[in-house]
Amino acid sequence: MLPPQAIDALARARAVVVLTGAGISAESGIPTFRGAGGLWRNHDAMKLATPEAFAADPQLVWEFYEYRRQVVAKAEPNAGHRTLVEMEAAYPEFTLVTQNVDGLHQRAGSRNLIALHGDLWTLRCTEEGTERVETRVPMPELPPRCARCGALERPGVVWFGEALPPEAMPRAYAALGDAQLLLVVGTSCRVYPAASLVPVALRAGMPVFEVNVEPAADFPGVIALEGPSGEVLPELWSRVVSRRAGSG
Ligand code: BV8
Repeated sequence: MLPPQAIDALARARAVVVLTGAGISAESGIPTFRGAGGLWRNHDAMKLATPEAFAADPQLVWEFYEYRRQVVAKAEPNAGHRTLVEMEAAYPEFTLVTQNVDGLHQRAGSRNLIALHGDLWTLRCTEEGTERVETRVPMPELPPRCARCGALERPGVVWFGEALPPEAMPRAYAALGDAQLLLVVGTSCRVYPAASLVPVALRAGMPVFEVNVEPAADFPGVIALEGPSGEVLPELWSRVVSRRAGSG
């Protein structure tokens, strides 16, 4: 049962911000960070996604990322990703803020995207800081090395304890400032500063809706749309489209 407030707010809005997390890719077969699949070879993904882990054992960390690249390379965007592409085309202003590094939003066709935590397909030279896109799976050599200077390359993602790209959060907050609602999809809302978009939206008096199999945004006032995003988002959007057409 979809809360009518969600359909009303989305039907009336002209500017929308969406925050996504690993849950939107779950139905594409990609394990979430903290769900059952969050473990890899009995390692806690959270412990591997750190500069310390990479410094201590670049080979192990690269095997973790190579595994994730192999899983994502076989995955396809799902109906949840595709619905967000339709929504982007329908609103005068639509900003997708993602914590995900799998690139499925980009493959689905999302354009106005703020990738808070970087990208699984980008590699960065640890000496020069230069970046390149490497989509080959498996990678020709592990760990990869910079073709120019021979230094180790690292995944182009933001690890725990590392700063986000400097323009990421300012752009996300600015988009939120212009929006009439925030839609939160498939995130445990545990990672900051990404999750701060929720309290910031609530403090601005804006409606916040959450699509999650287990509603996690435990902030008072968030309205939960319980269920898998691959089903809830298409259903929600079809109701909004018929409402906007004046027939729903
Ligand atoms: C920073 C890239 C400062 C790597 C990631 C104490 C309190 C508060 C904060 C901190 C603290 N101690 C440390 C911090 C800061 C830390 C942080 O937030 N830690 C948390 C965990 C306590 N944050 C940082 O370190 C950030 N940087 O603060 O820098 C700074 C400033 C200046 C200079 C230096 C430093 C950097 C954080 C970025 C970390 N990198 N990813 C990689 O991916 O390998 S975050 C990682 O977690 C992923 O990106 C992931 O997306 C993200 C969040 O997880 P979720 O996406 O929410 O996924 P999760 O598995 O948790 O949840 C899935 C959800 O989906 C669940 O709710 C589930 O129910 C739902 N679901 C499942 N199936 C479905 C579904 N929903 C819908 N449909 C389904 N089918």
